[in-house]
Amino acid sequence: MSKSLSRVKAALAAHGLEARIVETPASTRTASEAAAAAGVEIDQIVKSILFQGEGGGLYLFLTAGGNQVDLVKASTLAGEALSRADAAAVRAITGFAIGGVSPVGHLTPSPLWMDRHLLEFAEVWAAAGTPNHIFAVAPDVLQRMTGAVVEAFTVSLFS
Ligand code: 5CA
Repeated sequence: MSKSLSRVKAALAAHGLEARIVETPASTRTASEAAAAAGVEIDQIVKSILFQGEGGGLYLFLTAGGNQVDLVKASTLAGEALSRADAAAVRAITGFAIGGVSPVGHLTPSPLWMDRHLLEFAEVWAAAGTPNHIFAVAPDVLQRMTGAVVEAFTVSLFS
């Protein structure tokens, strides 16, 4: 088993959720692929999106699949100007490759926020460390597990 998947399993096991991980035959690298694989609507997919501050620190925004992070709102929350983290920084801090970044099990935890839209669902799905593993979780449980601050920091991709 990959080290990335093992780290997610361990993080979920601490909350009794290990069994919620599903290995999918098809890719779950993108939110739309993950939604198709899980058979749910795209907003039930948790995107784990990392931004980098001017000082080099990373910030994690757990975002509903059909939403995008509003950079101005995200920068206000972080307290500094943000830009997209590059793939190498994401790998170094989280231990995950882009396309499989999980909300849990990061090598180094980052300050994090959660899109309040995710709380409208009974269940959401997130990456489990690889491009073909996802797990289901109640959004309030995910919020408690991660300590994410629930905020509105997005705009819809479809409006
Ligand atoms: N497994 C899926 C669903 S959970 C997933 O990881 N989706 S995701 O949205 O969280 O991760 C893909 C995100 O990585 C994209 O939204 C995109 O914003 C970001 N991304 C893709 N390529 C790069 C890149 N080269 N550098 C930084 N971020 C990237």
